Amino acid sequence: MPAAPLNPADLYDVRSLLSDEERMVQDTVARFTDECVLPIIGDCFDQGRFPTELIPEMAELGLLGSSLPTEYGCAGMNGVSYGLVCQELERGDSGIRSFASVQSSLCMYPIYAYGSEEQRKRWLPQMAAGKVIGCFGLTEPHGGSDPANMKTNAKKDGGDWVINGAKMWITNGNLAHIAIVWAQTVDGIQGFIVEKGTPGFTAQEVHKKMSLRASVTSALFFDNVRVPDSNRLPNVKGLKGPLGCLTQARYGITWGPIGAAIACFTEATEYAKQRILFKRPLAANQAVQLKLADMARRITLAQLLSLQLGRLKDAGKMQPTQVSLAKWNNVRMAIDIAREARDILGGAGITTEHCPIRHALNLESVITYEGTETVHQLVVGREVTGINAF
Ligand code: TGC
Ligand code: FAD
Repeated sequence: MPAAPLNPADLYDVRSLLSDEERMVQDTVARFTDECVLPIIGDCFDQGRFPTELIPEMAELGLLGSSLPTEYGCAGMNGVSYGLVCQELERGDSGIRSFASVQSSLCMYPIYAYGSEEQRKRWLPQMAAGKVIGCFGLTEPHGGSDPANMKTNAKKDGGDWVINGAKMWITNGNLAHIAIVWAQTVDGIQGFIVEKGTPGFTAQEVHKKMSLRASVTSALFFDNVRVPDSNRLPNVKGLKGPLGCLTQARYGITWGPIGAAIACFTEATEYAKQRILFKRPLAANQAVQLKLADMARRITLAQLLSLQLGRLKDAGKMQPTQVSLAKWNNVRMAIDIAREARDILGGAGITTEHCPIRHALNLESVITYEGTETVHQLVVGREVTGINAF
């Protein structure tokens, strides 16, 4: 009997390595992306609009804080399932995955991991329900790669803290009801929950973006912003606080770009099979097949990398350097594929009628945020040489 044809977007049948529950999560989010995201996302990108109307459905599906425990209203999924959520959302658009990453890994996770029980109970169920949106303020205008050089500061004043400073490039900034803000204190870097409307706290949206246009990006300003000590995250001090959140988010980002790459690869393959040039399908040319085969190879490698990373995470063994390796590899894989797919579409590839240019532009942000490609290369370099190049 001839072997069954392989799935071009999953040549190693990585899906067969998933549990029934993980497959169900993937199918559910895939359906959401197909039915709710793909029909509108090109227009959202054109208009520079994040589709807030999708938030209730994402909450309903358990996609916000999906890995946190059910006692806080969350779905309690494992790490691999969270990765699959990111993959399927980013098959739609990096901006949609960004929204979920920030809410889940950068806002709900620190409240869960570093917050008091009172803070967990107050915020997590509402955030899982999509009723409270968060943003994460770490990066400052003078240099995001080096967050240790933080100028934003918080000074104790009686039972309160007074925060001064500015944050830049903050996803969800103008949407958010609360900001997780990292600030220098006499005891090192600490995290604070700053509520929208607190006097002296303002958010200003960044316009003229050519990337992540279906996502809200903002600058945050703190001018003598007074918050009570009960808004401080009590259980972490030092840079390991925000970096611990980044490890969670970066893990999800290793999966997300696989979705973007699959979308671009699939569209380029279909186009090349149908486009007739020189009296034969474009896909009949060796030069084109080489490109498509290379895309399939790189997608397969990225899938295996993220799945093993997820298994390590679920076994409690995942290390930040391993996350850096996969973030570097998988985002580079996706941006190269998106650009190549755009080229295969020729002139048609330059409009948002087709997905590759949108993904390619989005991935310019993804390769920069959550640690630039160079930062992750240097983290791996430090691991293999034992020498810190930062
Ligand atoms: P170092 O000073 O050696 O370490 C400080 C402490 O942190 C610990 N640590 C980590 N913990 C958890 N996860 C990690 N990835 C960690 N990396 C370090 C470390 O053990 C130490 O702990 P302790 O107890 O000894 O104090 O810091 P380093 O030399 O490792 O860091 C240097 C460098 C360049 C790697 C780091 O500063 C860095 O990662 N820079 C990039 C900053 C960044 O990624 N910013 C992202 C901002 S958020 C964002 O972009 C959101 S986009 C979201 C979206 O829209 O999807
Ligand atoms: P810089 O740190 O100034 O880096 C500039 C260049 O120098 C890069 O190419 C970098 O790789 C290179 N470089 C840096 N150090 C070295 C070195 N030692 N050796 C060699 N080269 C080096 N931040 C948040 O806190 N919260 C968010 O929600 C958030 N969302 C974002 C959304 C978008 C759309 C974008 C674009 C960014 C977002 N960021 C967010 C900020 C992001 O994390 C930073 O942009 C990123 O960390 C890089 O910082 P930077 O832009 O200041 O670049």
